[in-house]
Amino acid sequence: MPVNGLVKGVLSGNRRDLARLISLIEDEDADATKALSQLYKHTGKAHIIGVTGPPGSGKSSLVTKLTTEFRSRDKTIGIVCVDPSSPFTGGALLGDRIRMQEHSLDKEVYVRSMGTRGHLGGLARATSDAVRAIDAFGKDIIFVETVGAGQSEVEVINIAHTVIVTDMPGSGDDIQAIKAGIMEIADIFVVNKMDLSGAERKVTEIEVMLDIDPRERDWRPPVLLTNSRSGEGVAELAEKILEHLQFLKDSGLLEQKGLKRSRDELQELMRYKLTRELYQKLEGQPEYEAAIKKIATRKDDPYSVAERLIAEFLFSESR
Ligand SMILES: Nc1nc2c(ncn2[C@@H]2O[C@H](COP(=O)(O)OP(=O)(O)O)[C@@H](O)[C@H]2O)c(=O)[nH]1
Ligand SMILES: [Mg+2]
Repeated sequence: MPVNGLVKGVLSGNRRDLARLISLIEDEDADATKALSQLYKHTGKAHIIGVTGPPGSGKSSLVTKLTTEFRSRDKTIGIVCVDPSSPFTGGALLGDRIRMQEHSLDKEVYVRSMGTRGHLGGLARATSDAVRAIDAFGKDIIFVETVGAGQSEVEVINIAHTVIVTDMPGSGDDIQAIKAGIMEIADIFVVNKMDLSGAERKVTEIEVMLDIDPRERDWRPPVLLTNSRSGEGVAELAEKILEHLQFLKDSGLLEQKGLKRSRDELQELMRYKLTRELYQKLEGQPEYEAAIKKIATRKDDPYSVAERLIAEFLFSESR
């Protein structure tokens, strides 16, 4: 069976099989689900690090430098990029491309960018499945780069153990974006481009926001300065990342996050499967069409019809 071969390939470190599996995931191919189901017991080992922030703030450069740093500590790396404008997808300045090429010769670094095919919910699903595939493949650390703080990015970032939010000097209004939602998801703030003026002020702004945040927390997100061109500050950032993982382990939060994620994922998969089966059963049925007509002509109301149909579906003998 081709799926078994694919699974074996991924587990034995075959990069082409991993690439093939991620393409199947992107295509929402049924074989991808079969493979992931077999791979699942081999996952849960990687430290997943989300990197998010405004375009141009230096996420890709930072991930590249962090990769160099962690490679020097003998960690193997996966990188999943959900930013279509990213250097990884070819929109690079020459310097970024050359840096990534260095890593592309390194077999211990696996880089994959996710296409924007399909709807946004599909992208989040595909991204977390791709991360899972790379986890089974055996990478120690997996970076997930996403741009901005929209709903789909937040969904994607939910799979991360550690979330880094990047910013840079002179981006005045994204402080609003930070206030709006990113604040809650950040475990570490990075003010990148510390070589530019205004970097220190940016740090102060973020620290002030953390000061006035009334929520109780055992981990106060540190605010670090980096230069992703020279690499300044990157070793310190790597230390903080490891410190955060240790904090998650010691506090029991890692276990809690794992449970929450399993609960969310199971719910989501059941909802998806139930909805699809329900529609397959109803779509095109004369009674279903008649019920819709009755709702439109006010002979029946959607609330009661929905309840009736779901009850019939759940308790029907034919299922
Ligand atoms: N001056 C300066 N430029 C940087 C730094 N980090 C990245 N850049 C540049 O900022 C631009 C955007 O970087 P990129 O990593 O693509 O940002 P992304 O869109 O957030 O992934 C590129 O031209 C980088 O070379 C930095 O620390 N200082
Ligand atoms: Mg990028």
